[in-house]
Amino acid sequence: MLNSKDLYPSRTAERVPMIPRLDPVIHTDHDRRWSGPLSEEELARFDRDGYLLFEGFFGPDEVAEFREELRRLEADDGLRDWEGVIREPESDEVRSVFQIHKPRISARLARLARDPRLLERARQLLASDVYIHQSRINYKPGFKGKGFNWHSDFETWHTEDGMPRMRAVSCSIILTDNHEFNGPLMLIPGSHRYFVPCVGLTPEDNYKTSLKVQQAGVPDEESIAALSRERGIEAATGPAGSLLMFECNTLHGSNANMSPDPRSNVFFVYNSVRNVPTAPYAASKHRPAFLAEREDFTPLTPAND
Ligand code: 6CS
Ligand code: FE
Repeated sequence: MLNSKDLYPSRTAERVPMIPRLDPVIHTDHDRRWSGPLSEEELARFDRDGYLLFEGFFGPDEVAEFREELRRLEADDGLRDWEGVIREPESDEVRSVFQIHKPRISARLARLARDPRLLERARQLLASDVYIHQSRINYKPGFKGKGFNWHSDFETWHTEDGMPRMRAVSCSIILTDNHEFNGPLMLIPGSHRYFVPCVGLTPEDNYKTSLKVQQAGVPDEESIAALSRERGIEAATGPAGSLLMFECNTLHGSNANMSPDPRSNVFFVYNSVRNVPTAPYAASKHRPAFLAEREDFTPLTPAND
């Protein structure tokens, strides 16, 4: 299957300068925005910064219920040897569990992925029906949770999963207090407005190492320095129950967790049904289904239970 023209070339042998993004941040459908719960002010901030942080978005009872589910999945022997459970590079601690939006993995988190409070915001930003491209829990356990190098999620989803355009948004639900010492997610405001091609071809079966320590798809330091000089670096700190929505191309990363407190977040990646993956743009084959949905693009309907 050949790809249409690659508008966002990356994973090249030689360095290619960054380019302005070619996609809108707030999408439209036949030139019309979709209505939804985000205010004009919130839309303007998402358009400008590439993310929105809502403190106290979920109540304490919901947070307790989700955390119980995180503990259950972390201890589930049935998942122990599944390749969708990623362990920390320097310990046996669980780093991530993927595909948690699938009912067979977690009925409760599958319902959360369809929570209208998330779904309607994602549909509003993407101006279309949506489905889950990827979901995961990043546990970042105390002392043992290592960081994530600077990257654009879209750069990986484009080169390795075949996501054509920047029409996806991540919802990160903060389930343990994210503070300055336990490796909160850091973002470069405004970085979503540029596509930073990354040097270095995609290795075969890259995902077998990239989910522990990402090498391919990490932008060069000069580009990161230039973008962070424009608007600085912000840490998405907030109490358990907060929600971070970030655009698929916003540069982000995080430090290792040096504190005893875990930094556990659930992530749902909402992709537009108008943006389903084609062939990878810079990899020899698709990544496994636990990392990127490739078959069922049925639009999500709200779970009102
Ligand atoms: O490769 C991926 O799809 C994952 N890697 C990172 C560092 N963030 C996005 C996603 O979970
Ligand atoms: Fe990421």
